[in-house]
Amino acid sequence: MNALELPGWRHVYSGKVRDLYVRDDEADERMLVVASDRVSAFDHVLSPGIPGKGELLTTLSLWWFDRLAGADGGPGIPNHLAADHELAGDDARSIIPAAVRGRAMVVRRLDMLPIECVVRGYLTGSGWAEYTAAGTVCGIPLPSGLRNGDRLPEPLFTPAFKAPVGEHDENITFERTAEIVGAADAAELRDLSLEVYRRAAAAAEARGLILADTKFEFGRDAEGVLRLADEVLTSDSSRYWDAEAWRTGTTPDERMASFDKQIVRDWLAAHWDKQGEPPELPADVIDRTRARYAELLERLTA
Ligand code: Q0Q
Repeated sequence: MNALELPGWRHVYSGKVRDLYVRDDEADERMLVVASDRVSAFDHVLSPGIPGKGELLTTLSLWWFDRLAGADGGPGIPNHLAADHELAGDDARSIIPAAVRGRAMVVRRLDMLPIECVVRGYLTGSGWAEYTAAGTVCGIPLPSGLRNGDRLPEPLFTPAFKAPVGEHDENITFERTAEIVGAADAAELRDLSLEVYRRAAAAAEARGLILADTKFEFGRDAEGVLRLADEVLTSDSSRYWDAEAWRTGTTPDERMASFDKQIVRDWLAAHWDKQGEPPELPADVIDRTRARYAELLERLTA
């Protein structure tokens, strides 16, 4: 996948669904995080993309950054948005190329910590897999008898070590996190991640949604301030469920119908043997997935 040529910007990295740019003027520390319409599942980038996905997810990230920075009345969580980002001023509007406007964020360059700060409020995904095998999540012992999708006794900080491109992140213990980034940074990552999760989960709950789990990335700025970076609380970095479906559902699928790629995953599971390249997604899967992204944004931000 070739990244777009963007005037004033130099492409430096592409993830499965996002691209990262730096300014042509190297004295300018700002970066551009561009969200594409691409969707990935089972470690494959799927085709075609979901029309509007990049804009829907960027809009949600910006809403959460703004809310967590203090718009919800809580203590401000510092983030990596450039001081002149669209939310605060016009200059960013002028340096975001028209081709990506609405699906790009101007951010300040941070010294990123190599830890995926995962917070789990509910037992699902890789957490459920480890629990069924060992009764723990990231080495943390849990009560017996929990079902897939159950709420955890309290939100858990379950970090992962960011793997090199193309490899899977590795779930690690808090002690291992402290070995990697130091005890003070590990504690600060944990405390900040849990605080952000609690505030986001409360906001989601007030809108009839469950924030089952999410992943944060942090970096330090030149003054040493730890800032929330990357995307935040989007369907690509989080699992959201409908609270009523979770409360009344009887099967895991009914309870945990995500607002993210579940529609895509379910279709692929039924139409692909996971060998070779995945098939093209049919129009109704694209349409229903886009509707789920739009519904989540509407329910959270309306
Ligand atoms: C940075 N990434 C992630 C990524 C592809 C994002 C480096 N503020 C920052 C950020 C951010 N966000 C990064 N580095 C320095 N300062 C984020 C993995 C990858 C597209 C978007 N990589």
